This record gives sequence, C-alpha cells and structure tokens, in this order.
Amino acid sequence: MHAAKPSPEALQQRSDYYQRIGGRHLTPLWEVLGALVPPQPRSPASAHLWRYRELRDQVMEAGRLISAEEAERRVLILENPSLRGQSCITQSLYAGLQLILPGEVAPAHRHTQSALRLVLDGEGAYTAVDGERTTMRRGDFIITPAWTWHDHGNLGNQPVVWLDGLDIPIVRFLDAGFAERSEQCSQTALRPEGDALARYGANMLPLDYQPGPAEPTRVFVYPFERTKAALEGISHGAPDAHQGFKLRYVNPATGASPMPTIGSFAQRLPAGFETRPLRGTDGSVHVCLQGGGEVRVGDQTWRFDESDVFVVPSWQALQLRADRDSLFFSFSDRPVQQALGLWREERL
Ligand code: 1HN
Repeated sequence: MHAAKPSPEALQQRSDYYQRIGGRHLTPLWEVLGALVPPQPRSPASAHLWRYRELRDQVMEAGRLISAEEAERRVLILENPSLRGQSCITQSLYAGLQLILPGEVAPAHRHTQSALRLVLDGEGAYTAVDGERTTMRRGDFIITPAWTWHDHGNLGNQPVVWLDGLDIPIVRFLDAGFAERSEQCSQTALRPEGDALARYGANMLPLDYQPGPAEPTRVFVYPFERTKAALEGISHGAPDAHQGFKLRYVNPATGASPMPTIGSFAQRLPAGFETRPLRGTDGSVHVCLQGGGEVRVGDQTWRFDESDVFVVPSWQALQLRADRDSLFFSFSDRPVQQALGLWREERL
C-alpha cells in the first residue's frame, strides 16, 4: 500500500523541519532510504578501456619530465572516468602505470596498503620485497603485502613498465593508513633471488611455518611461465561458458587469496571463443596479456589488444570474445566481499 500524497502545506512544513534539524547535524532517513539501501548495486563507477599504445606514450613523456627518485614512484593513475579526483579505478581499488628507466631506482618504503604489480613491458628491472629481489618479466604477477619493505630498480637498458594495483581506497575508507620511508634507498639483499619461491612455492613448506588464515603469502612472485603452463594444462575439454579457462592465484600455504584485500585471477580464452555475460559484486580490473578481441561491459563495447587495461564496475555484465588465443590477468576486492559474506555472482 502506498501512502497518500502529502499536501503542499505538509511538504513545506517538512522542508522547514529538515532545514531546522539540519542545523543540528540531523537528517531524515526516509528521504534517502532508497539510495542507501538499493535493491541491487548501482555503482557510480563507469566501465572504461585504456589502450596500452596511448598509455605507454603518456608514461614515457612523464619519464622525460621527472625522475623515478624525485617522484618516489613515477606513476600515472588510471582514474575511473566517473570518479575523477579520487585516485581510484573502482570504488575500492587503485590502479596505475609505473615506469622505471635504465639506471633508476624507486626508493624503499613500506605502507599498510597492499600492492600488486603486473609486468607489461621491458626487461631488466627488479622489485625487492623484505630483503629479496625478483627480476620482473612480462606477465609476472608480483605482490608487496601490507607493511613489507619494497623498492624497485632497473639494471637493464630498456624502460620497464608495469601496472600497479593497490587497495588504497579500502585503507582510506577505514582510515587505517600508515607509511614510512627507509633510510636505505635500496634494500640490502638478505636472501638470494628465488629463495621465497623455493621455500614457499614448490608444494612444500618449512617445517616450522604455520601461517594464520589471513596471512599474506611469502611467495611474492608468480612467474608468467608457470601461469601460462597452468592455463594450458587445464585447457582440455569444453571451456566454461561464462569464463573460459580461469584460475585464481592463491597463497599456496592456505589456499586463500595471496593478499587479504585483493583477489587476482588468470584467464585463457581459446581463439574464436565468446563468453556468456557474467556479473559479480566485485568491480574488477583486467589486463590482456596475450591475444585480442572484443570486450562488452553492459551496453558498451571496445576492441582490446595486448596490454590494454579495462575496468568493469560492480554488477555490470562482462562479455569477452577472443579473436586470437587470449590470456588475461585480473584483480578485484572479491576476498574482502567473501570474508564479509557480501560477494555475489550472476551468470546471465
Ligand atoms: C607504491 O608504493 C608503489 O611501490 C606504486 O611501486 C604505487 C601508489 C600509492 C601509494 C604507494 C610502488 C603507489 C604506491
């Protein structure tokens, strides 16, 4: 039953009342209830695709304007077109394109924000995480969990570019951010390269290692070689109608997401395959690592090519068509939503 329409006098009385209580920092719930508790998510974010060819030119120009050291991190933020000025690509996630030129270093620091890197271009750079370096190669997925010391350097002779993903908006929402710079510009190596992967990422674990359920993984690099081999290894039989062949990255010691706030995924679509539309409550960021085709989000479509980045807002349906055999990396806040019992997915 709908209530009778209020008279103009009644509306005027209410409006005066709202004005008066507004002065006391009070506001009526009934005027905003529908917007506060919508029947389904209506994200203020938009879908968007950034072409790598253009991104690369723009970030190279930054390379001529400021050094990595002066910038601390030379990054162009990928801002959601509907959330300008907020430094975010979805309501909960930040993404940026980082450039490090030959001979440069990005100085060591740590913060409570968790970060991931997806290497896109160039060879010869490294990231050091808590005293261990890893060489960055195209397609490698590298993490710097909350409060781990990290610095980058380029020892090669090519510009190196990667995509950063951070949980900055989540930490900002919670007002829980801390950060500090190290006195050392580049961390001293405490262990040789490959130690963490051998110790924690080879289907074995140190005997005395008992991680807590939400503890981030000590494996801080997931080499593209291994990801490709896994996706190829599961590519027999029919691909899933909505996702093709898709795997989630995990902390091998717990089976949980590598970091508690950001979930990450690898996907393969065989040439000619088109997915059925799929939507989830987690807005997601996708990178094409190999191949090309068409992406549809809601009623918008784009062609995608290698290294293009696109964002899919919460509850908007995603559909992909691969013209060539295609590989994607993606990340979202799914583990947060799952921990809170909020995550939903709908296969259309
Ligand atoms: C950060 O530490 C990195 O370590 C990149 O490469 C981007 C954006 C905001 C805050 C910290 C990095 C960042 C960041």
